[in-house]
Amino acid sequence: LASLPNVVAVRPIFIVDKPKDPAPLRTAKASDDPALFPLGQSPHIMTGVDKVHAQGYTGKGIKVAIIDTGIDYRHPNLGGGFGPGFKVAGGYDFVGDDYMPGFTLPVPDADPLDTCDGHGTHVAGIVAANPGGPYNTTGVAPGATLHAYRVFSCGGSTEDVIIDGMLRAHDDGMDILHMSVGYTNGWADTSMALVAKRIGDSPGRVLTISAGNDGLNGAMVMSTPATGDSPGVISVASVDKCVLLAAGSPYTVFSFPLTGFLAPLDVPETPFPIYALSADPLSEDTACEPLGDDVLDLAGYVVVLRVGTVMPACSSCTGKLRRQGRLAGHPHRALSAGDFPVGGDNRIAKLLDDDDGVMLVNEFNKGTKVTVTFTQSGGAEDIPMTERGGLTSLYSSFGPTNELRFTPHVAAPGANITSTYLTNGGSWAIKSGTSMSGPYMAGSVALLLEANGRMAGKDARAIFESTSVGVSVSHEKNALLQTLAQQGAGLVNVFNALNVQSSVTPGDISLNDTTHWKGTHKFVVKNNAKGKQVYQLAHLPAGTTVTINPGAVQMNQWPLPLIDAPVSVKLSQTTLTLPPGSSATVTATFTPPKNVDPKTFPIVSGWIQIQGSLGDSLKVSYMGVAASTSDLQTLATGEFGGQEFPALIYYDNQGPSHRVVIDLVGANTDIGSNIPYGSSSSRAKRAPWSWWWPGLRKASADGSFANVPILGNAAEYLSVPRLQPNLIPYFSVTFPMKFSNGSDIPYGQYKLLLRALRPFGNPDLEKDYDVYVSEQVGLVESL
Ligand SMILES: *[C@@H]1O[C@H](CO)[C@@H](O)[C@H](O)[C@H]1NC(C)=O
Ligand SMILES: *[C@@H]1O[C@H](CO)[C@@H](O)[C@H](O)[C@H]1NC(C)=O
Ligand SMILES: *[C@@H]1O[C@H](CO)[C@@H](O)[C@H](O)[C@H]1NC(C)=O
Ligand SMILES: CC(=O)N[C@H]1CO[C@H](CO)[C@@H](O)[C@@H]1O
Repeated sequence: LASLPNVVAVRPIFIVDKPKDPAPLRTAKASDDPALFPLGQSPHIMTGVDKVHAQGYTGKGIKVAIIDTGIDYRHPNLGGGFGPGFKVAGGYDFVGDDYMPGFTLPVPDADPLDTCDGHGTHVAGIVAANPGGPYNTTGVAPGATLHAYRVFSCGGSTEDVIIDGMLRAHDDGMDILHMSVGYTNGWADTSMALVAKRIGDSPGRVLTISAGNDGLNGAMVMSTPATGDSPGVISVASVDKCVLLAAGSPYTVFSFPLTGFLAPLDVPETPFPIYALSADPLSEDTACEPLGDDVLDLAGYVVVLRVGTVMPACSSCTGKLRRQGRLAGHPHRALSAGDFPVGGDNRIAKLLDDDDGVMLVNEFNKGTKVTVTFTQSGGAEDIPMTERGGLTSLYSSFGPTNELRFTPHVAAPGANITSTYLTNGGSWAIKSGTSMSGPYMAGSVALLLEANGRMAGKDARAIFESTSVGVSVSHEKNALLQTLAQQGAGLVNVFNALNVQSSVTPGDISLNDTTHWKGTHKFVVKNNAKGKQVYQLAHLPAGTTVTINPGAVQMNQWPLPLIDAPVSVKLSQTTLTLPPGSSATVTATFTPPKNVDPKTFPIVSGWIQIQGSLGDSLKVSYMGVAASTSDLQTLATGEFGGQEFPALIYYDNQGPSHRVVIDLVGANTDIGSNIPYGSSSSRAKRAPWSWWWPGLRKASADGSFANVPILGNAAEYLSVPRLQPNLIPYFSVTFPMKFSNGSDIPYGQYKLLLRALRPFGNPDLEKDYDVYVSEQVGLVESL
């Protein structure tokens, strides 16, 4: 097909899983569940949206497409109805409830109600929920109009169905297309990414797309279509919230700080007497053994217990305790109310500070009648998220794209977000993921389009990138700034974006790799203020990531170490004086760092800061790689289950490859692999002509495949990502097998030749492939 003259490309249609969250969803059980209670507004404080709301902007008149699982528009905070005049004013259901991708056909209809998942309903609330309701959460753009494009049935979706949704949203004239949807694939030429690009390139259209939740898998694991290569595409990373708000202090008798989970204990609000399992406040094994018959019935008591500080001990203890149905064990000191169910969401134990536990046991030993009350409601209390609050969420996917383009673009709050949920599923839920930060940006763009006019759409990404706030890798003093490969330009600040009196374009710069280094970039600074502004320009580097550990072949999973090894930047001007309405062009020249090992595939990134005398603070963000990308090993090898197989064992950690081919060659073909395999082997040095056919000893003169004696093709995969999407058996061939054209393979003796094109390689040249040749494989008639 691909060789026909009018065929541009042949692409597989991938099944797309329903969006998965990196943390479990929690629904509200009661209207005073402090885990859900006025949580709502802390993201708006982090992003300046509270101040934008105070200025009167709500996204009124802006149309946002939610391409997702549908929307439960019956929810009162989402307008309570569907159709013109309602908040959810239109849309379409492309799938129906029962569509099972790969098994049944979609059954479209006109009603995009979210019937079984809740993901789209949660996303919609983050964009545009009305204020009010039991938790008073307000969407970012409560005045915006939503259209629901339901592309996920209760069973999933496929890429072509999602593309139908995107095209219809485009045709329906949506200003913003939001997609908390995708699958792991860092290439910009997946079908969805190409459609995203074309929509993003059409005037006035903005797509906000979640970056993905593969942060624990290391660099270059963007989700597609967030890889779409258009200035109209904004890919969105996630930042943890700074503060959770919980209702009520946990106890009335003692004021203990919460050290664990936030849900209130599901017990009556009556005072409980306490009972200590051991008179020794430091005894660690009191909770391990079943209680003897001499112990009084503990229902109605709060049991103070301490279990070992090591997890295995804890879990064996809790197992026994759970069977006994009375107590909860925790790897620390715990308060536990007797006879209430343990585990799951119905937690009935609270962790205590050591000192408090010792004090309670001592009081019990003395015979003091101490009671503990678990307050179920009351005044709100701020719980600062001291460890990760305000930092990138661990799950947030790293860029850049496999083409080394700057991505993700910006970050928004995405962890522990309270929003609307299925009306028959509790109506409110807390969810985490870039699925939650993505719609935050959709709402933010709606506020921008309302304030600055729809034409601002074409610069929306640059406006948000240049006004966002960079975050550090940790809260430690002198911590390096987080790589832009995870945070993009930084945490979005919508107030800055709407109120800044200057602009800079472009908002981001891609430096590529050392082989294709693009070191010289121009950007334009414009003063839109009524008065003259003097700007100071300076370079602010972020930490450089070590993507592959020294000596290793495979890319690092989380954590990606950060080192202080910045690029150096020369600016043509470091001071600019601009009268009102005028602009100036600045040239920045970037040089890769010298003190890094290219084998560690370091990702460099940072900002050019532009500080205006009227208070404007702008920046241009950059990203690049201080190594040659074509040196990345595309085929991962190693042992499996302690065995070295005469085969290439799949590790979920191979490099990205634009083309992977499995061919059959004759068993006598004397050819070799050019990659190491097995646990002991180290990376082969790649000569310019690095794999060859000893029998021939000579490449075809033009470097093509003319001399390669291939018997037939078994499989070919295009745009293979760094990680394996779970449904596709990459690089595998099962026997009995057929050629890829469907013909049977004749009985005989063969070898399998697996080739993977290295990044930026030429698909027509042998030298640009990583090669693995199997042992001999016989295909014989069974008797
Ligand atoms: C609910 O939220 C809105 C918007 O954030 C705020 O104006 C209002 O005061 C809140 N209402 C209550 C009862 O807290
Ligand atoms: C980096 O260079 C390669 C090779 O020329 C090219 O294919 C790729 O598009 C470039 N990436 C960017 C972001 O310019
Ligand atoms: C399929 O491919 C094999 C190997 O290239 C070839 O021998 C065979 O003729 C092909 N079959 C068809 C129907 O084209
Ligand atoms: C209290 C709470 O819900 N915390 C969650 C916040 O989100 C992170 C994921 O980023 C979860 O791991 C926490 O459990």
